[in-house]
Amino acid sequence: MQFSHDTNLNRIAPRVGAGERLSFDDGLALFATEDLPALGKLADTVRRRLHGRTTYFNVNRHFNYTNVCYADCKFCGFYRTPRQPDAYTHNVEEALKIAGEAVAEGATELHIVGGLNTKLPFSYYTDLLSSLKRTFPALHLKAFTMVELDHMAGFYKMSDEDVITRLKDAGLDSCPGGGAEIFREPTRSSICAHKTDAARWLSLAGKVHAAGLKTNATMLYGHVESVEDRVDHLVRLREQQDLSGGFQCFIPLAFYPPGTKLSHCPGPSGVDSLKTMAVSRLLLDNFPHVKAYWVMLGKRLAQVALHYGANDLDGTITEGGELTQSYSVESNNEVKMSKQEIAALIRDAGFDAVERDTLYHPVAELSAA
Ligand code: V47
Repeated sequence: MQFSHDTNLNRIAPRVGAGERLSFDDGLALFATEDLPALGKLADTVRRRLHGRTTYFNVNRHFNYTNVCYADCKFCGFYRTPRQPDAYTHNVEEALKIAGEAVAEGATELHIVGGLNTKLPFSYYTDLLSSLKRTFPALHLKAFTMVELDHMAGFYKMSDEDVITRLKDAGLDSCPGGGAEIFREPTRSSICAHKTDAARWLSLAGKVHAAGLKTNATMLYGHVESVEDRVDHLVRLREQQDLSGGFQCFIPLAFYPPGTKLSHCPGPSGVDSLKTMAVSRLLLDNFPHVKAYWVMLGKRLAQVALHYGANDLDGTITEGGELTQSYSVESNNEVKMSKQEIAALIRDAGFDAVERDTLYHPVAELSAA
């Protein structure tokens, strides 16, 4: 029996089996296939080669320190201008309160991101990190995207190295993968004209890696981008990873249109999300982990995505944070899962659930009970 009714997949399958690097054109051919199960099988081969039956999750919480932002990205339903009545900026006491609740609930990671707010001094960021680190030394602070670092360097007139060193000295442990969106022009400028450009995003990631910190990478898909844009994005991330090696995890982010300037877009279908997951796993041969972010995919599709290349479900989230709630396909009250629920989703999909810390060290393997 043939592997697939798609001749392109039959051509690519042995090369995946041999661990060969796939090209830009292979990426396009993978996206073009109508044989979704065969594409999933190919991605699953790679996923099982790297991770066997293990699927990771962590116990984490999101903290969005401000929603004030001047970037004006068309896909964002979270940001506010300073004069809007629901604009907010949290102070250090509020951060400590949220972190305290998270630690009490077993969180090992605080995911900290916010808008580009010109009212804050640089000391706001270092005070935030150092207060959190002093009070909760074991809590991993995964904070600030490359876009926030770029804003800090530009706005406070500091070198990139200075920004990174001062944040690291204050307690920064790693950086999340947001702000990558779609690298290729003119698409990038059409959805986020005022944001850090692709070359800068990638070079900052390289500098954070050079400082000894891990980062993640994302791609926002399912809005106005083309398939070529997606493949270009993945290939550029792969090239940067060849150079600096510090990306741990790739997270394809499914666009959620409500409340954004692109609310007329339908958002990605389930099939498109599974294809994107699989192609990401296949092209990003130098990324150790690929995450099915259940908040955007929904719990059920995230579970299926574990068979399409993903080996991580992200975290319990515990209490969404305002940004998370702005793009969640789950109803707002549902932007959290217990450890038991997330582990049950993983086991029900046929995998072994392993609680990890941010750097993928196992915290505990959950028993089947
Ligand atoms: O950069 C914004 C995306 C990102 C919408 O590193 C939207 O572990 C869908 O990067 N619909 C921020 N997506 C979130 C992010 C992230 C999330 C979870 C884990 C990690 C990690 C990183 O969210 C933004 C943007 O690409 N986003 N608005 C929206 N309407």
